[in-house]
Amino acid sequence: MRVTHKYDAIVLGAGFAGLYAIHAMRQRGFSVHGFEAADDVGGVWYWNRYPGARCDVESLQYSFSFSKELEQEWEWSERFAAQPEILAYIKHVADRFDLCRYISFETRVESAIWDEDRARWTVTTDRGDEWDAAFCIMASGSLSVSRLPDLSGLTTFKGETVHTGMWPDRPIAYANKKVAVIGTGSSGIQAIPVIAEQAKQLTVFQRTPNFVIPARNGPLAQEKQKTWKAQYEHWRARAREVGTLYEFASQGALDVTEAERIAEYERRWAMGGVNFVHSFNNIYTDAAANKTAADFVRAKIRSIVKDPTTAEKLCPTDHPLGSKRICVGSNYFETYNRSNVALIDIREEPIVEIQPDGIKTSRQVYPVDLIVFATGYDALTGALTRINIHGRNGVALRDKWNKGPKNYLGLMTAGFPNMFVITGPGSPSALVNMIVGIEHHVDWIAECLVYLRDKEIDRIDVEPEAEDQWVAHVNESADKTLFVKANSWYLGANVPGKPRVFMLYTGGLKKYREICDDVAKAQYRGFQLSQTTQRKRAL
Ligand code: FAD
Ligand code: N01
Repeated sequence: MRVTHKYDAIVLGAGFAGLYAIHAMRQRGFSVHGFEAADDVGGVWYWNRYPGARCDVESLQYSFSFSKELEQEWEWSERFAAQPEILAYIKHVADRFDLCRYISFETRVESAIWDEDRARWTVTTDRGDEWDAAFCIMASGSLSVSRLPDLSGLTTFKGETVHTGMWPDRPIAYANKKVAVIGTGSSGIQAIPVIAEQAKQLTVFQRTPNFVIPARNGPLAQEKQKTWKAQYEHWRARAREVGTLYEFASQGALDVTEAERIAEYERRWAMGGVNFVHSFNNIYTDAAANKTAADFVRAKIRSIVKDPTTAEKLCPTDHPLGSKRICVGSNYFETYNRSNVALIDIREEPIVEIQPDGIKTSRQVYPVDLIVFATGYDALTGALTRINIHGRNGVALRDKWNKGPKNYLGLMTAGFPNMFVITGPGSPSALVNMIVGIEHHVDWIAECLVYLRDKEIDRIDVEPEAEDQWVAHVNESADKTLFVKANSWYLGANVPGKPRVFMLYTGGLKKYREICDDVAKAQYRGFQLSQTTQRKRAL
């Protein structure tokens, strides 16, 4: 017989978002239970154990701000922490706040069905049990559904295949092996230099070259950490406005002389990291300004990579710099100077099929023992549309979103009452330090639930007009930027058949937070708040 467990809120996912959501709900006196498909906490940092995996937001920023003790006690060892250290941090958070006891691990949520009469969700898992909750909080991740390309012959391959986003927790032997990496986004560019150091031969299959800025990673000086921690309150407050603390410029790239411009790009190149894109204040918005930055990076590629043909193949030309997520790497372009590394441009030489011993392109067969797929994710919507979610009148979320993920403030979608999404489509999400975004969303949702509890309201849904207006605002904001000029995962272009809709809010975190705050202050303007007939009868 099915056992039904009753909770105020169900939380999906035990990454940064799910853990903080569980903590925040419990702090406000809600009963809450979490589900996680993996056997431990960590989310992205549990799944992405590939060589070279690390953050590109500085460690001192890429961490929770909700506990002063936590931020003081944790010591980061590097400017950009590597995956094992971030995972250790997340485990420390889970232990410190005793969160694992509220999570079912190795449990995948399969469906969530809304019951209009009771104003509650019925959630079922792959363990066959049933959970009953007033609220569903989807912390299921923006980059949690890995994508394997549909390559013919893949199942005939005799060697090992692995995706960066599902890297097993066991050693993957690549030393002295013939390795192929397919994909040159942020994950591929981190893995390639590390694999190249040990592989017998590394063949990189590139579809689109990317702009890669050197990380200039290194040990985090004790002194810097100490000073930063002493000023944490100040930095966190600033991060809540801008997302990530970069050195923001006050002038445009074309407002200065060429010599000044180059000097600034050189300074930022030496500084390392995403700061480069903020060299001038119009890189994301003005094509001519952007071209000056792109030309600078292309010149760097040509100066680093010794073989001119390979250098040209590595130069991105089909999208503005930063319009696909800018990559931050270590020794990426230098790696192509190694004698054991070859670059295949699959636009010139498409992959025809995978054979038992290698990869066949239109020109030749490349013998391979291990294939690393760094081919990205069904981002932002993938984790949600894979769950059987049915809202009012039995409407399925995947049907509602079949032309794009309509939503209000990125927090809810009309017709799916009491279901909140964390850092999903319609929010700034991956355009800012995602932990700042996660804390904002969780705090907003938690305060909303307190408001509903105080007012004895048990149902919150979105006004369809408010949703239409928000979607229009998200689109208008995106159209003012160069983000829409690239075939990126931001607009679903990497998944064949996915609707092409720019999914992130580009209006800036400060403005976004102000809008969310105003909505809450105005008794949740744009939302429909109501009581079920059951509750009304009881009163
Ligand atoms: P996730 O960490 O993705 O966690 C979601 C969890 O939900 C997963 O563990 C998944 O197993 C679980 N789940 C999903 N569906 C179900 C289901 N149906 N049932 C049960 N469980 C389910 N962001 C930055 O701001 N800075 C960075 O430097 C940065 N680096 C990154 C590096 C990599 C390699 C990747 C892939 C992403 C990076 N990101 C970075 C983005 C990253 O997604 C966020 O920073 C953050 O880790 C997201 O946390 P989350 O809890 O929202 O989602
Ligand atoms: O995925 P991607 P990712 N045949 O989608 C190629 C975060 N992250 O895992 O560009 C051949 O960016 C695809 O080619 P194209 C960060 O937000 C952060 O690298 O579509 N190739 C591309 O080269 C990032 O943006 C860090 O033409 C195929 C690559 O695979 C996000 O996660 C580190 C293909 C996929 O690139 C995703 O990054 C890692 C096919 N059929 C990740 N399909 C940090 O450093 C796809 N490709 C913080």
